[in-house]
Amino acid sequence: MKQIQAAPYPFDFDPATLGLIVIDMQRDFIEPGGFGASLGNDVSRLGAIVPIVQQLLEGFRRSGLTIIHTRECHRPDLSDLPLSKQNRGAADLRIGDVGPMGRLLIAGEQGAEIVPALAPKSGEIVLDKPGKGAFCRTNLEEILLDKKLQHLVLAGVTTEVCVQTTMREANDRGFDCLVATDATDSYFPAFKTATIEMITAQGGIVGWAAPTNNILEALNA
Ligand code: C5J
Repeated sequence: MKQIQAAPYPFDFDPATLGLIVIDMQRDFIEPGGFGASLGNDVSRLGAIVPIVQQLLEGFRRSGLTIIHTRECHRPDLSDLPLSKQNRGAADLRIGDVGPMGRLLIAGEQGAEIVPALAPKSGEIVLDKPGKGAFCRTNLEEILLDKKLQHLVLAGVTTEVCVQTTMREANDRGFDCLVATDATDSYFPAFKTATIEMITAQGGIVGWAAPTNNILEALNA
C-alpha cells in the first residue's frame, strides 16, 4: 500500500487499483470562443491549470496506471441533449450552435477536443459524456470494474460542476476518490474553495483532497 498526504486524512491506496480521471479539459471550456465563454465566463483562469494537469498525467503515465479522459459533448443530431439542458440560460450561443471552434459541445468539432497539451496518448481511455457527471449514460462504471480500480484521482474542470458531480457519483458507487486541488479549477474561485471544503468535510463525506505534488510523491515512493 502507498499513502498520499491528503485532507481530511491520508489517502491509502494500492497502486494496482489506482486510476486517474481527467474531466473535460476541452477547448470549449478553456479557450476563448467556446461553450464556457458563451456563458459569459472568463476562461483564462482554467487555462492556468494545464501545466499542472500535464504533470499529473505524466506521473500516472510513468507509473503505468489507467488514465481516463472525459469530454462533455453531444451527438451531432443532438439526440442525447435533453431540452432542459439545451434551453438553460440566456447565452447568445447554445449547445449545437456554430461558434469559432465549430458547433458548441458537439462531438467531432474542434471545441470538443481536449486541449493539445493534454491530448490523450495511445492506450488511454477517452469517454464522451452527455451529462455533467461522467457516470450518467456512459459505461464508466463497467470500465472501472473491468480494470479492477478502487481508488480514483480526479482532476479537470470545472471543480463544482463536472468534477464534483463525477466524484459524488463515484463515491456513491463505492470508489475512494481524491481530488487534485491544483489540477482543477472553476470560473468562480469561491466555488472551487467551497467544493473542496464540502468534499472533505465530515470526515471526507465525498472523499479526499491533495495537491499534485503530494500525489506524485506517493506515486514515486
Ligand atoms: C460545465 C463542466 N461547467 N465540465 N461543464 O458546464 O464542468
